[in-house]
Order: sequence, then structure tokens, then C-alpha cells
Amino acid sequence: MSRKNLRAYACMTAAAVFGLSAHAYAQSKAGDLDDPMNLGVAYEHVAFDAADSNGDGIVDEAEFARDAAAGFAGLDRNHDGKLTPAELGPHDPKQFARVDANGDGVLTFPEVMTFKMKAFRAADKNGDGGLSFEEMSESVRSSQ
Ligand SMILES: [Ca+2]
Ligand SMILES: [Ca+2]
Ligand SMILES: [Ca+2]
Repeated sequence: MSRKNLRAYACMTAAAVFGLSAHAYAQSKAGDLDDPMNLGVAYEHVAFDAADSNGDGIVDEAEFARDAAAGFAGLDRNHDGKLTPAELGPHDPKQFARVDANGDGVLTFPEVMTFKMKAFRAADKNGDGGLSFEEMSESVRSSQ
């Protein structure tokens, strides 16, 4: 699969909005795998590498924001800048409510980005403004 296809695939799940994209990819593939414990890590690596566009081994804030925006665009099928529960597909309503800051039942781009950037800062344990693969996978594990 090409890098572009992988990115698109990673973006096609509700987890792309609620979690880190690595989380989305690992979860969306887990059901298809014989050994999700091993291959889950490999898939997290794929998602991490897709987000790390300059390939320096760190997903910085700009790279993370780009990845999050691509995830949003992939889910917003009618391109109105909002995600409805139907566009998200199967998801946890409690997670939806956490992102839906004004409680109007749709997720706007700013609502999603605010939520995602909070997740970024929470995952950045050493506070250096970038996520290492270890920080990213730690955050994926703690959110499960
Ligand atoms: Ca980078
Ligand atoms: Ca929409
Ligand atoms: Ca809203």
C-alpha cells in the first residue's frame, strides 16, 4: 500500500477524531489480524511514520495538526466543515460528547482541533513540543 493510501485508511475511522491517528490505525486493523499484539505495534509505526512528514522521528505540533486536519477531511464526506454522528460511523457517544464542546450534536473543525491539540499536549510527556514514537504509543495504550 502506498503512503497516501495508508494515510487515507488511517483517517477513515471515528478514532481518527477521538484518538491519535496511530490509535485509529491500530484499532481499525486489530480485528483483521491474527496476532494484534505484535502487528498492532507495526501498524502504529505506519501511522506514526505517515504523520511524521519530515521523517525526523518526532511528530511535532505542525505535523500533528496536519494529520488531524487530514483525518477530519477524510471523515467529512459532504465537505461542510462539520462531522455528524452518521459521518463518524460507529463511535462511543460519550467520546462524541467530550469533543462536542457546545453540545449541538455536530463536531466542527475547531472543536475537533481543540480536542486533538489537548490530546497532543497530554501525550507530550517531556514537554518538548513533539511526540516520539514512545510517547505516541504510550498515549494510545493509556486511552484504551
Ligand atoms: Ca517530524
Ligand atoms: Ca460533514
Ligand atoms: Ca458542536
